[in-house]
Amino acid sequence: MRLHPSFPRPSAAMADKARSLLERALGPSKVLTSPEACLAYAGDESDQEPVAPDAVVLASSAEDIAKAMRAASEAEVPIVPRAGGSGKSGGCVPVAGGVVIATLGMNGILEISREEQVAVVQPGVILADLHAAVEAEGMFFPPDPNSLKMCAIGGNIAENAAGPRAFKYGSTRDYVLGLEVVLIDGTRLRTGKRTVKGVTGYDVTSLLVGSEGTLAVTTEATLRLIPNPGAVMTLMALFPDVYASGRAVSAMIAAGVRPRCIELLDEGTLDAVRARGVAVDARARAMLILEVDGAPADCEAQAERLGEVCAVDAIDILVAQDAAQRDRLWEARRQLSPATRAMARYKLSEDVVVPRDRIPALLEETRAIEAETGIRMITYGHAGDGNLHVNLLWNDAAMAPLVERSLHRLFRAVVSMRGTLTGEHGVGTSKADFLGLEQQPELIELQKQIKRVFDPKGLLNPHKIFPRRQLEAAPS
Ligand code: 2HG
Ligand code: ZN
Repeated sequence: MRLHPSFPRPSAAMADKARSLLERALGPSKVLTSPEACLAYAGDESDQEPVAPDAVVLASSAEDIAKAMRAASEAEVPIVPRAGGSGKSGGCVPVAGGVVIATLGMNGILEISREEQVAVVQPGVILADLHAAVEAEGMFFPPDPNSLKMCAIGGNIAENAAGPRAFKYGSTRDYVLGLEVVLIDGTRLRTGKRTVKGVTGYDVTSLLVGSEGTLAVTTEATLRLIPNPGAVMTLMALFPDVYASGRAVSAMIAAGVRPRCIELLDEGTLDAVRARGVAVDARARAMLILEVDGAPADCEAQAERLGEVCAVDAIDILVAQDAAQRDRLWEARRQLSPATRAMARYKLSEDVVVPRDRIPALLEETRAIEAETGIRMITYGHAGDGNLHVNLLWNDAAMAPLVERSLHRLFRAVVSMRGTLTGEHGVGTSKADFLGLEQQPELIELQKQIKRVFDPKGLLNPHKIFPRRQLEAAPS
């Protein structure tokens, strides 16, 4: 487990002032103050240590959020927005206490327009519910992070969430046309547009998407939808080793084939898939899950092309025969995060991205790190995007310095391959100290200046994204 340092919390007097201002503004029924109730809002799905807030606001409207922001600003305590709480980088952990604004109760799908292909939603809508509602109208909202049954659209926007289908369809940012947000002083602001085109002014909407709750709190989003792509066909390509599967990914990209998902599973994760009842040839040491969509004939043609590309190295290529087989495979894939957590006492899950032709090089690097440090590394994820979840697993707490060394080495390798530290989980607190490995100081300073424009006192989701300490030289 990676612990963040402890940050100074508001004094007891400040916390009391915040609680009474909140209760006066919102009424006591919308403000949780007991330590037990606050504990439920302390953590997320990352490895970051949970920290209980001093109060929680159960928001049911934009006006509630505006009132909460004004009260917390007046008391000068941190404000931490929270939607589904399924984040993977500590983004909604109230590391310095203060007030959590819980938006899960704002779960209205306000509009779905077939004519305009847009949906207007509140931030607490669970992603799977949005998928179902949109698909019932013959449309499609592609972002599909694996937590889709528990994550909410407000958090997806904050983290610019993605998922397997991002390879063909892109990330959440590509589908946000406009936002309604509340600023730190309680101002309600509309950004963006409802039309498919529009270049008026700066693209503030894009800036807010992926800002990890550090600039404003989303109260409504206008989302772009696309027509339902139609049929879907899912394939499993099995390989004798993980490098061969990595080479197949590059070959697919080079061949211009465009499945909607290219997911890679290495040997360690294949066992977890087998354990969930998916039959996988014992000779296989790696797998690619490939999924195509479109008109049925088009699916057939794409699948054939993928088969040809994979045939160079694959042991076998299988097509899911029915919906049940397909669902079982995806369920096993979606369960890899908890399954890998159960493989060791401690786990760190990373979210690095490399240029797709460097996937074999990244995999080799993980093997080299494993050999050097003894920290087990298993890898799976969205190989079509070069976005791999490298998981570090270990059982002995005394190995923590080796974990630190492994991480440094991994991140440095990724940056030297011209990759990036996070493809979809965000920086949060988990990667904040590593930001300087990837971004030049001037860029970090520019972002800090932007943060100060939105939040001069630094109250909104503090200690996220920006490094807390100068990174020491890589441990050798
Ligand atoms: C996934 O792709 C998620 O399964 C979670 O992004 C990744 O926890 C993880 O390693
Ligand atoms: Zn993922």
